[in-house]
Amino acid sequence: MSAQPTAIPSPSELDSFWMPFTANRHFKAHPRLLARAEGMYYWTADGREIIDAVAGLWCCNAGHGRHEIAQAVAQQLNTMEYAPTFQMGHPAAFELANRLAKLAPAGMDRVFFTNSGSESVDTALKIALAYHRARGAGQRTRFIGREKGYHGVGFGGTSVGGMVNNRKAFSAAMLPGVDHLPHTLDIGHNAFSRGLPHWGAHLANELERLIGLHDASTIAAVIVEPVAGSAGVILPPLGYLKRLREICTKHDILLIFDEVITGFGRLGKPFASIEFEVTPDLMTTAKGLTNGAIPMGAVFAQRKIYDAFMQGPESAIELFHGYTYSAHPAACAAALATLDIYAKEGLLTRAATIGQQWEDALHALRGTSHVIDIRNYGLVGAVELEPRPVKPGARAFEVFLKCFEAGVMTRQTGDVIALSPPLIVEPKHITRIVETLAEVIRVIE
Ligand code: PXG
Repeated sequence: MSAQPTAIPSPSELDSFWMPFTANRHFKAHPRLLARAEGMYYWTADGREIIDAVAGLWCCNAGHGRHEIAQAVAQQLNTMEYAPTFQMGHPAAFELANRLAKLAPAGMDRVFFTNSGSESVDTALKIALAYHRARGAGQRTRFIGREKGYHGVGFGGTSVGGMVNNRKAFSAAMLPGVDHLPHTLDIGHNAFSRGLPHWGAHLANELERLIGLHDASTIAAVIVEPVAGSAGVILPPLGYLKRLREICTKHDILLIFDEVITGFGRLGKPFASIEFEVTPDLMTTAKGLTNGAIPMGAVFAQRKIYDAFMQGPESAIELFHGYTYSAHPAACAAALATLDIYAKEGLLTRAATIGQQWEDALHALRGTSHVIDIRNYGLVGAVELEPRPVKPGARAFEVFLKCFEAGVMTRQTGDVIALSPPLIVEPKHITRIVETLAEVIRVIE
């Protein structure tokens, strides 16, 4: 199928948009413009077909151009485009929360709506502080994040995050009292692990060390991604997450899983917490919640957390937090239609079925020049390249650009090529993605 030709902006028409997380000058000199999408594919403004190996930005889990979602959103907009959810409500918000509560790990059946992953993270951090305060433990104000963590771009999420480029320009404004666990990436011990690496569960014990330093009574919450995405697909060593859970429980510290990427089927179950059988106290989501069609996020809370707020006079607001667009009707409609598709097509568990083929295809790249590690789980993958001397990231950036020229959209972070195809991916797509990647890596310097 070819795309309808779309008006392509001239170079000067690219100036005004200050692009996020982008090398603006490089992009504007070599624009990559997407104009249409359907199923596993994008089409560029000049009509080239691009296979999407990253689900947009880890969000279009049911693939592109899902008319059911478009129709649900159009119908909602034509019926009621907006309704506040402060001291008011609308039926779709409650229906969606109920549907999500049924999907979530047992007990995580209270849902707070946001508009993005960043807002979900900052919401979860605020809930953690207010929860302890509501129980008379208001001195618990510290957060523990993790090196290489990514929790969005709010001040809270940036503070608990652990990617240096995201932090350094803002270091004066980081939240006080935040500490970080060590990350779990260790190519020396774990290179080319298939699935979860065996080495490294003991790294969770670093939490005990931080508790020894700060005292548990000062710590509100620990936040980690069950599988770190942005920093290049970093997997939890076997037993690591269970150990974190045990330590948090022992010391009355809340455990927050940031499932913005892992939520909605990426790992083979609806959520990583179900796949890894470790239940956090709070869980942040976004992205796949609406298949990327309308911005929306959701924070899931254990009922005990919600209940801790439900005291004082009945007419008093319990949590002074929320967004104008929390549970926006169009977003609720998109999410409900998305959940219908996930259920009908079995997409939330599809990564478990096709995961082995994904793993085998990716690991066939072992031995290709420059490849120093391959990581995978469910329908996530990463190929790590040896960095060029004094030019970290340059080799993988070139691979990203050349793959795009060759019709495959990937993500690059540092010297890692990250992959997270829509969950509708078929073996023939996997072959095309991995073969293109192999051809590109083989010929670059
Ligand atoms: N938490 C996690 C774990 C994320 O991956 C966010 C929070 C923030 O979500 P919003 O919706 O505010 O962007 C994210 C976002 C990449 C990449 O390719 C990943 C994200 C965003 C952009 C690029 O690594 N994740």
